[in-house]
This record gives sequence, C-alpha cells and structure tokens, in this order.
Amino acid sequence: MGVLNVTPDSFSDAGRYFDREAAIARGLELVADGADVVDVGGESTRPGAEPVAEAEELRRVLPVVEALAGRVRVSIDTTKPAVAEAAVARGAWLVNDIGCGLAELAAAAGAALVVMHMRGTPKDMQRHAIYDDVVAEVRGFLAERAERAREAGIEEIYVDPGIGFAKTAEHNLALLAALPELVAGRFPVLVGTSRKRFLGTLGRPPGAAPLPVDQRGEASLATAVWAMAAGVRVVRVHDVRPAAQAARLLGDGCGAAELEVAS
Ligand code: HH2
Repeated sequence: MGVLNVTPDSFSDAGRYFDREAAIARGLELVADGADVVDVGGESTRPGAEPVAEAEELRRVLPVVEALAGRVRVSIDTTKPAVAEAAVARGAWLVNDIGCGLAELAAAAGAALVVMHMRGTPKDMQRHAIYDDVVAEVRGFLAERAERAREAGIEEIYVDPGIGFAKTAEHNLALLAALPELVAGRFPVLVGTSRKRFLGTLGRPPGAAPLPVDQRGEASLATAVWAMAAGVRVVRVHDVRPAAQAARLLGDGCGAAELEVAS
C-alpha cells in the first residue's frame, strides 16, 4: 500500500502532492513502483495536527480518488463519513478507518475496511499513550471491532495496531515484536511504520534529536520486511519500490533453501 497525502502538512511529504495534478502523477508513480493499493488521505494524522473541514478534505481527495480508481485499488484514509462515502462512490475499494467510526458506512457501501487502533484524536492522542499491557489491549480492541464489522456484513477486513497513534516508541516496538501473535488472529493484518518518528530515535543517545524524516528510509524498509516476514498482509509505505521488491522476494518463497539453490 503506497501512501499518497494530498495535504500541506503531513509529517513526511508535507505539501509535495498538495497540487491535484502532482498528486495524481504521484499515485501513478506508486503504481509503477509496484503498489497494489494507493491510500489517499486529505487530512494529516501526525501528532498535534489540526483538523481539516469536510468540504476542504472532499476537495482535496475526490478528484485524486476518481483519477486513480480505474488504474489501481484505492483506499481512502479518513475519519469523516461524508469523505469515505463520496470516495467509495467514486471508486475507492477500501475505507482506511483510522478513527474506527466508519464500519457501518463501509458495510452499506460494500467496501473493504481497515480497523486501526488509536486513542483520542491526532491532536491529543499522545496524552493517551498509557497502557498496562499494550499488546493485549490493542489485540483485544482490534478483535472486538473487527468482529463487529464482520457482523455488520463486511467481507474483507484488515486490522492495524496503529503504530505511532497514541503510542510511545516502546509501545511501537512491543507491537512490532508481537506481530506474529497479531497475525495468528482471525483477520489479516496491515501495518504502517513508514518514516515514523520512533524510527528516528532508535539507537540514538538519550536526549539526542531524532533523525530527520529523510533519514528514516532504511529503518522503514527493515520494519516493513520484518512485518511481511511475520505474515503481515499489507504494509503501508511511502517508498514503494524497495518494499515491493522485498515483498516479491518473500512472496516468491525466499526460504533459505531456494536462495541457496539460486546462488
Ligand atoms: N499512518 C498514518 C496515516 N494513516 N493508516 C493506517 N491504517 N495505518 C497507519 O499506520 C497510518 C495510517 C500516518 O502517516 P502519513 O500518512 O505519512 O502522515 P500524515 O498522517 O501526517 O499525513
């Protein structure tokens, strides 16, 4: 899943694809790089982000969804029912329900769904990063919400631990370590670590500033590969080409035996 942020303020590619034509061109580039799905978002979810009015979000995403929908499976990343509904009406295949409020709508529209774990809203979520057992709490939440979505009639449901959403770096690492456990559940798993802040803090001296976004590529790929090797079905990434190559390698059964034969 390639990330396409049609926003002026996303944490990594802020403003680069805010222009409609630039966004559509980027979507097609993601497809050429090997994306099976393009996730279109018109509102940043970075910690502290300001909310966007519905009319503005619709203006940002709908033409892009429409332009891409005939060429690739499109996902709509939103918390707003009107945005999800209009995007599906224009051909979006999946509702990326990061606020966990759109299952009924996705069911009625016949769309696939991502159920993601978050607490609060992007503006205040980091205040809610308090857990006794983050893995058990996230797993329980996802199982319950996904089951409800299934009962509402949705056939294709993905669960996502919501890396970076109301989570500290330690919480993110605990959830990544627990991916094999999450994958063993009933629903396929989606994970997004790409360029996130915690990747820039790993191995840094205490108190040091995190690595800037453009220096988080290697850690992004490493965590995507770990996720895929753990059995995660979808990885949400900004840099599609290396992740798609890794997916092919793993999907082609890069068991040690086969690699040995090839070499
Ligand atoms: N992460 C972001 C946005 N949407 N959706 C899912 N399902 N899982 C994620 O981990 C996830 C997500 C944040 O990344 P990005 O879109 O690059 O940034 P921004 O929200 O600032 O636009």
